[in-house]
Amino acid sequence: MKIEDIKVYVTNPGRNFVTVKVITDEGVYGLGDATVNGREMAVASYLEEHVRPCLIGRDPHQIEDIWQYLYMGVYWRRGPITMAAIAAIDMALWDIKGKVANLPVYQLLGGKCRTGVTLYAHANGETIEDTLDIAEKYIEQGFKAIRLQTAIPGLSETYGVLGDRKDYFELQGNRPLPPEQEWSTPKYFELVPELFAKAKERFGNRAQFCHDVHSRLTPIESAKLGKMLEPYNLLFLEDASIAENQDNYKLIRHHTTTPLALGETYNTIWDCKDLIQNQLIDYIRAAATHAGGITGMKKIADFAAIYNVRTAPHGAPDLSPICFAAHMHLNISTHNYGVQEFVGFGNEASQKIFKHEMKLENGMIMVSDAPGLGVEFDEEEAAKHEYKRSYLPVSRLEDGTLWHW
Ligand code: KDG
Ligand code: MG
Repeated sequence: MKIEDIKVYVTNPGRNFVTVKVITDEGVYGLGDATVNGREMAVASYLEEHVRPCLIGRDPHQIEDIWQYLYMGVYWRRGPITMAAIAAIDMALWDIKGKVANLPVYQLLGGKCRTGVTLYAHANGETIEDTLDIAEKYIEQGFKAIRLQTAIPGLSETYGVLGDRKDYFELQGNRPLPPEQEWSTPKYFELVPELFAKAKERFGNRAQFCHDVHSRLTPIESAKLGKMLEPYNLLFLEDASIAENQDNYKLIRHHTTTPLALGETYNTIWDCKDLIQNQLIDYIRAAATHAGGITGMKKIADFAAIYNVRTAPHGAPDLSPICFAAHMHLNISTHNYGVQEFVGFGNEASQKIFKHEMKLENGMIMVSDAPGLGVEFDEEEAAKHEYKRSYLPVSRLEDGTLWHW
């Protein structure tokens, strides 16, 4: 079997997605997700100009060799664009292998370790009461874990919550220039402990809660927040501080027993190696699309397993259903899987483009037994939704200083 062609599609059914199709000379094809939020055309061009010509004629079954050829074989290793391109090809090759074997990918990864994949949902509200009302609906639907984010009084918008409450902001697909948001750590500190105190009071142990700081705090502030939240037994505190310098987490860890999750922007095992082997985090949040596909994620998960770190893959709306399906095959077959972020299956337009049989039951995903990854991509539907340049916001302190978003 040989790779005959590789096609790259950029479509915007409400937000941009980069999809890769690897076509073989035997008619079998595989799909992969290469979406890098706000930098979609960079990865599309990397794939078309620099990856496609090197792979035509190769055996699609040689997944590890092709992964190393695109990673080790390239002088400019790592980075989000390179690793998303590798990821998309890798997912597509696993999809092909599954289709040829007539088995779902999870069977090729070792088979099921559990019956379903436990999820955490998002409750994003304008006030604490709104947030908890949304959380209650998820609990009634059977979710056991929920992320709580609340707008901060006195700031126009903040991470996770739109000012006008219409939708989760990351679903917006058309922001031709980066919008700006405000940040104030003192205002945030006034609110977040109260949010979790009220959640505990209202729900007791009916669910576990987590929270995304989105890297807005310095390490010592994160340590303080972790300490303040200890009485509420969080599932985890996510991205408490940036970790370009992994040592930041030594400081946080030494001050708090609140479990820590990190890694959605990580691209390889090297980004999280020190955090994992020093047991400075509890959950590694790398995503298949941004960390080298199924092959990259397996390397990270197996390394994490020996240090009691569990996986909690990123599941924001900028990861396409192809990535989500790849996560499901990994999650169901990885012993040290923890929990998967879930924001729904996308809007109607997106569901017409990406078709699959994954089922949501009681806060869990029941993984499809369709061969390969189990997702179909409708090219005609995709062509109806053209790429639109769109950016994530940037964040500034109240005095105008640029801050982490
Ligand atoms: O592209 C950035 C988003 O994926 C990110 O802001 C979402 O932090 C996020 C999360 O945890 O879902
Ligand atoms: Mg996050």
